[in-house]
Amino acid sequence: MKKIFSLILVILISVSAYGDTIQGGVSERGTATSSRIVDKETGKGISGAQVSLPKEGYRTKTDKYGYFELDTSIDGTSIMSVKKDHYKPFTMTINEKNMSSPIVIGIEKSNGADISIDTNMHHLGDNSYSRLSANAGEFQGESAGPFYTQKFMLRNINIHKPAYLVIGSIIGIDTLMARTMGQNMNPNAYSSPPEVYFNGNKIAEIQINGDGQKIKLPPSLIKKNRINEITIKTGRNLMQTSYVDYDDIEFMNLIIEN
Ligand SMILES: [Ca+2]
Ligand SMILES: [Ca+2]
Repeated sequence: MKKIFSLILVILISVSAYGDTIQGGVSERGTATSSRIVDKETGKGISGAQVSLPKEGYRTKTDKYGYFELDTSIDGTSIMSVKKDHYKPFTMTINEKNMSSPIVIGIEKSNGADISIDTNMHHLGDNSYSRLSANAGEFQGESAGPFYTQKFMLRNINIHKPAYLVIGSIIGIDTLMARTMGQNMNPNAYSSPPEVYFNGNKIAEIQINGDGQKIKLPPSLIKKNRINEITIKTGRNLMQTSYVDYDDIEFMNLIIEN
């Protein structure tokens, strides 16, 4: 079963994306009641890392040994963000279940070739969604509308090496594929997938929720030392024909890896 899912994932995320979590990763169980942030290379605890749950409006810091506790309830599925100077911004999708016992998260030193284009959380859609849809109940605040766009400079990019857009975490996608994988419980409706555009060209469709989804940037579209643009458009409910019902989704942490 796992194999089939991996295969589907590879085929459907994008033309040439990998499904694996690349930046950081959950490595081992922590001790006692505290989870811990460590350096992925050295395994040493990282003090003063900022751990936050943007949707819950919750924020804490690791102690001098890298330990922290999430002293808040997690309603359904949420995105947890870890930030620390000189490290790659890291996010992961969490729920009560995977946070019920302590975890250790390894984060990576930032690499000069990586460009962080946005570390904020964004909500796309129209704030109209079924309680059964993926991650319903956690959306707070107003929707930013059906699409997101961001301009950024690609300085010193090596066009002879592959470059990827990495989406740290994305939740709330209600495609048929997400439903098949148990990410969306709504039996009555599903949506078209969110679409990713790079400099005006569609480069990927995102069929499922998850962390660290990588989308290859076609070399011919990369504008070296100039302004480039990423646009993410959310899908629409394909069962609703009398009006447009955009799929409400949230994502966080966009990085260009080269
Ligand atoms: Ca909607
Ligand atoms: Ca949704």
